[in-house]
Amino acid sequence: ALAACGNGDSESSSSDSDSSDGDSESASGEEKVIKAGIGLNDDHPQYKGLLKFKEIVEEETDSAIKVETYHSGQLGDDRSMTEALQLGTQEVTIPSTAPLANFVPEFSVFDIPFLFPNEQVADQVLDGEVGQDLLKKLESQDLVGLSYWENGFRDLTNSERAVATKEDFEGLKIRTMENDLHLDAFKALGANPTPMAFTELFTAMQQGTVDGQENPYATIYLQKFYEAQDHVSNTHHIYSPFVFLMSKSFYDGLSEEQQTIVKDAAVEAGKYQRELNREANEKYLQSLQDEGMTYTEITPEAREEMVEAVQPVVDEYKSKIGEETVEKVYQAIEDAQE
Ligand code: KDG
Repeated sequence: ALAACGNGDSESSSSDSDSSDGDSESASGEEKVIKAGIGLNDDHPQYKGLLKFKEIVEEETDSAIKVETYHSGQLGDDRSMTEALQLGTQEVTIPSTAPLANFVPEFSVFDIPFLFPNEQVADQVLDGEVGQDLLKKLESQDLVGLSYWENGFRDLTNSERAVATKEDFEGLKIRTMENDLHLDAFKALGANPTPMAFTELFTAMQQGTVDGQENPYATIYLQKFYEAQDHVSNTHHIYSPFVFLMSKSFYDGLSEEQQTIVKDAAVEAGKYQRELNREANEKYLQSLQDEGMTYTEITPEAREEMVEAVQPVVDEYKSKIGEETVEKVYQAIEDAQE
């Protein structure tokens, strides 16, 4: 029933163009349009990566596929855009894996705090077998996962106090992504977390509905969160991947050649995006301080205390995520470090 309603739209628009010249080949030459939306703004490497995807796809298909790009939640938030893909009313979005776990629970494996030691290990796990197997699970949700991009290691900001130890989390109202494991991990640290869509976050910080949030430096800086936040700490508590998602009904309607083009473009643009993102994350901690934020470093001892505090939550979630997936990811992390 869902596919029928999506097709109805495209049929009516193609019949318009048929009427003038009666070209019988117009069906095969029909232009396809990808509406692609993200939550972050047009300064962010995620958007630059999306522009790269557009450039590759339009060039390789001789513009038989056009890509329209939208940023800053113009089309919705991670959850609503993912639902739009399922309905076939939007073609591409690039959400964090955390809200995607509401569609495929196994994605929550990446929400285990302090999982990845660095970006290189994350690349190997995500681009390797277990990461690719997870992408395949999206098909049962009418979604196609084409590649992983990155937001990166998340760091805590807030407007109340410098956070150096677990004790400093006490009572802080922290916005988390819409993900139960995040919520419970922040509770275990003593904070008072509220799940919220990214599109609501800036206003919530300005109005004091929340004291703080957590995102990588590039996101904190490029979204101008320093205007509402005073303190930043290198908690690096979670590495956040993005998944490049395509509507399955749209993907299935592409020719095999076009499927290969969009898949390769999502991988290629993702490599470019990761590179830009890493440069940005390195550069913007200083910029945050230049904007007046105080920076607090988490010592290895203090981080260890945080690891211990969230351990019971991790143990509780292993079965919810799926023991097999958790074990495979742990193994892949070990293998990547050999
Ligand atoms: O474009 C991506 C954003 O919508 C979101 O995923 C960013 O990490 C994010 C967050 O904190 O919601």
